[in-house]
Amino acid sequence: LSTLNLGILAHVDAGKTSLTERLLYTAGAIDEIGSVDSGSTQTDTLALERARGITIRSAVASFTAGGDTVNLIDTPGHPDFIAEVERVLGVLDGVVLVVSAVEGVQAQTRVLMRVLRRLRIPTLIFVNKIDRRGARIETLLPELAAALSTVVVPMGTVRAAGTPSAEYAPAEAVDLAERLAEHDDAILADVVEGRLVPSGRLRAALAEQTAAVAVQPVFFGSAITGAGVGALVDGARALLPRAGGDPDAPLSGTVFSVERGPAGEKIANVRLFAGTVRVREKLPFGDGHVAKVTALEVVGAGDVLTAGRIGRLWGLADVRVGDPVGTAPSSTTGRQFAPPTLETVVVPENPGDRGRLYAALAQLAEQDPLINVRQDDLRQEVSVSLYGEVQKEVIQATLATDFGVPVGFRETTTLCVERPAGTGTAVEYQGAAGNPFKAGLGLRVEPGPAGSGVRFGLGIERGSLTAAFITAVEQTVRRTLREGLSGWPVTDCVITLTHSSYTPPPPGTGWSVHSTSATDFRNLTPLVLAAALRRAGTRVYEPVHRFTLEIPADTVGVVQPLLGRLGGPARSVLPRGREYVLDGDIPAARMHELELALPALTHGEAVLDAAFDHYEPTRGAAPTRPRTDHNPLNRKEYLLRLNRH
Ligand SMILES: Nc1nc2c(ncn2[C@@H]2O[C@H](COP(=O)(O)OP(=O)(O)OP(=O)(O)O)[C@@H](O)[C@H]2O)c(=O)[nH]1
Ligand SMILES: [Mg+2]
Repeated sequence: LSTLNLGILAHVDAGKTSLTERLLYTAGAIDEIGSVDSGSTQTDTLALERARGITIRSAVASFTAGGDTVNLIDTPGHPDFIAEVERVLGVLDGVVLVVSAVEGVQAQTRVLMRVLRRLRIPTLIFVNKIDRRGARIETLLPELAAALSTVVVPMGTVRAAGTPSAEYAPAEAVDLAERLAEHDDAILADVVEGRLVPSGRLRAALAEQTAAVAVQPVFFGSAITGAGVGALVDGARALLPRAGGDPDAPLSGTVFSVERGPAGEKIANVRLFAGTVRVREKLPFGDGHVAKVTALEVVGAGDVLTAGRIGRLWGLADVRVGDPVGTAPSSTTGRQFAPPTLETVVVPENPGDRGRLYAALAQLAEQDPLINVRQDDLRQEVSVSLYGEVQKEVIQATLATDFGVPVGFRETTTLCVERPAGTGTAVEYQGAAGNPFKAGLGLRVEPGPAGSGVRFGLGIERGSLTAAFITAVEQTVRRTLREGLSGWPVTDCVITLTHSSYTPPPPGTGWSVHSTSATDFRNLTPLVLAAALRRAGTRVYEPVHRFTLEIPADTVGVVQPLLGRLGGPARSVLPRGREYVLDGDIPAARMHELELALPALTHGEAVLDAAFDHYEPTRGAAPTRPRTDHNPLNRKEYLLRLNRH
């Protein structure tokens, strides 16, 4: 039996969960079809998902068709939960990108398309909701082609579009040979010389080019009526590559989500790329952990997890989202979407709950590392980073119901980032005046490419410092960079270890002396890094959203000045029917004001669609954020505080 791990991705509300449910039903995996609107689907299982009718966590469900086990991974479309999408990207063999036939290509669709193309993940498009009034077919294809910038291949046509009896009719695109010829010289030669290409060869070329992400086949249908869904299953099986992997090779896999079972126990969802896992085996994971698998469920069937498949594993107490299992797979995808752009202070309703609040947030951060809990001992505050208001409400509800800690929030603020403005280096030698630590260290800070995050490298001989010390330095570098010169997280930089020294323990002394040195490195690193960063200098950048705004024609005159005032003047203003479509960039910090002002200005008819696009240098004096660490920028204060702890 071969396996296909298929991600279902889309803009919010395009119909991913409904389509997942319909696929399971069509394949006979469930006898009765659930619905999002009545909160009875297989993949929206959290109480909050059912109550709100939106997906919050990615979930796996599977069916078999012919000789294939298809694992569907239903993901959230709401941009507040984009981290859930990011974490599954590395475990997918293919994707069904769902696009609503009514709304067409939307902001989040574009964001997803960009990433799928960058990671070269084979993708089928499913144009959903062909049964809904206003469903477009003809105008949608060029819109898709423009947004995808690959060759789009319609796999059929639609009859009675926009009515409940809308139907998908499979048909070979009239110019299929021409479309495939672009990436296939043999077919090109036949086309040029007017020879008919046999349809078997066309189908083979279509599968090949789909796998190579040179073309994107487009299917049509409705998750609600079931139209076109059978054809989508056939298409996925015929066109998408299967999960490979050698079950006898050394173990390699990825933990793509961590959930808690009914008794609070951790369950790790693992996709295996190589090797085999059996229950009661000892499993190496994360950086250096080993634990016994106490229970194992293979998604689909069986009780032995083999390469290519997905399993739910119990017993890994210290496991975190993103951990490798065995050796790290080569296909790790890293950061693909923008980090959270908002931050808020979480305040327990009952001041006595402070300790429990921190423990609860730390546990949430295991499932979602991007919420990035910051504890400010000075102000006795805990803050979290966020993608948006919906995520904030979800955190609030989870804290109240799952942890019994009711909380409120301070005002949400925009989270800027700092990038180094140039290069800076600093060294502290062991034994030199003013260096109280039994260690010496040199670090260089340089700017990295936009979107590259923090990279750490060695500019010293490997072996001149033990791996444990290098890890201690790297971890401390990353932690220290959470607050730069202006207090914002420092990103898109390369940090290089340029010098190191320590006194090895005299022979015969134990590990305790050795671990003291690791502490010395941990304590010295922030000072050296702060000095190097100060020499490099930093610049503060604010998040900017790309927006599309549909408004009635008679309101353009009042909306445009508003956009200008908010720092997001329209780049283009185009008529579409009786409406106008405006698009442009606006600082994320002003989005909320825009959302609040629009209804009154547009008789409530504005449709605003926006997503994070890029960072831009802030204008005027750089905003600052209060520090929560020991402040390594001030040596005296830092050493004093270190002593006190
Ligand atoms: N008419 C019609 N409605 C649909 C179709 N597919 C989904 N819907 C409706 O669209 C709404 C959203 O559907 P979901 O399946 O929750 O969409 P989703 O993409 O999973 O949404 P998120 O997970 O929150 O991003 C629900 O009210 C569905 O009933 C369809 O093919 N036709
Ligand atoms: Mg959903």
